Amino acid sequence: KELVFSGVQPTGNLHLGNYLGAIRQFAALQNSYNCVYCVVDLHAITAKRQDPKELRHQIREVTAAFLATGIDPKNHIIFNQSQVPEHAELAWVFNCVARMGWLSRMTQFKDKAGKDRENASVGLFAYPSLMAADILVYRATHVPVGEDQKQHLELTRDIAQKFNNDWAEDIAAQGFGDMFFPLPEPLIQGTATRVMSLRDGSKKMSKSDPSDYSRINLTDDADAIATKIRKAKTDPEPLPSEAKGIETRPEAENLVSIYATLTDTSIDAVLKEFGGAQFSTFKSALADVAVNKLAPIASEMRRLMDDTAYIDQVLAEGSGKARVLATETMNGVKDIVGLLRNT
Ligand code: AQP
Repeated sequence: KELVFSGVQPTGNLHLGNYLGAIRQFAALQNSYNCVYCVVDLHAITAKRQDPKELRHQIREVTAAFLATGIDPKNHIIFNQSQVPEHAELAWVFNCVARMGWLSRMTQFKDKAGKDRENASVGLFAYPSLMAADILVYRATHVPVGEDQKQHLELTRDIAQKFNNDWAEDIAAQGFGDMFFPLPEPLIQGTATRVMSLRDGSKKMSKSDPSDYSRINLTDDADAIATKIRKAKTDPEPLPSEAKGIETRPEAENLVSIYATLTDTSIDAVLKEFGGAQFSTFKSALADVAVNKLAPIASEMRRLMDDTAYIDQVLAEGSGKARVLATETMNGVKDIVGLLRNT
């Protein structure tokens, strides 16, 4: 079977964007692939200093979300990145493969560093090399992510390709054939691959947005979900009856696409049903759908968070299994590059 890898940062409240763009697909892929799902805690400290107690809590909470959405830790792997040191080790090799120019073009770095680039951490700049290492240390072939991560995945492919080219003779000499790393493919599925902020249709829904009203958290209760949807920004027009032209109304497009994804239908089908309706009517239907989908996940997450010993055990066992795979790749990399190791 081919291998899927994906990661989620423990940087705050998991939200509907993380769910629809990424986590929702994770469980569905378990039947067709071997899956490795990672809580990428080393990435979480790139943008700012995290409170250590809070960080530990968030690592467990992302793990609880993985479990609550149906990922099976017995047949697949759930773990946290920092327990498998080979991620950081391979990222160093990739820092020496990736070019400054490549990383300078990453829009996420530009967005997160803002105007004061001199003050951004080196880790934030090198984030995509670590992400490439996360994926390639398992020689993963498929990566389910939201649209926002597409550019990083293209960079991962560039790094894999440059490594394969630069060491082509050594890869063959070590018996690995013509390429050591596969070129992983993104799996970007469905309509809501980019869920936007509820306060501003031009910004993506994000954990780090200071306004809690901008996002629906996976742990929000029914009242909070309904209130946030009711207060979501919209325009004064009723809903259109067809998708054509809806892109000029980003807030409407966002809410309709969330509804379509949560109910597994298309934007056209939703507009057929709600075209001409006022937002108040549509928002209350959307709140019902969102509560139905998210409430069971939230309650299972709460139950799991009551017993963190189980979560810690899942992470420890998962890290052990991940490390076996990662060590094999890292040994190959060392042999190819010429880094002497104890055999
Ligand atoms: N708004 C979104 N719409 C669709 N997918 C999204 N993802 C994130 N936001 C959206 C997807 O969720 C996965 C995990 O993301 P992450 O936590 O690793 O990093 P991120 O993309 O940086 O997410 P946030 O919420 O915006 O966090 P902060 O604010 O900390 O940067 C990824 O697959 C991502 O595509």
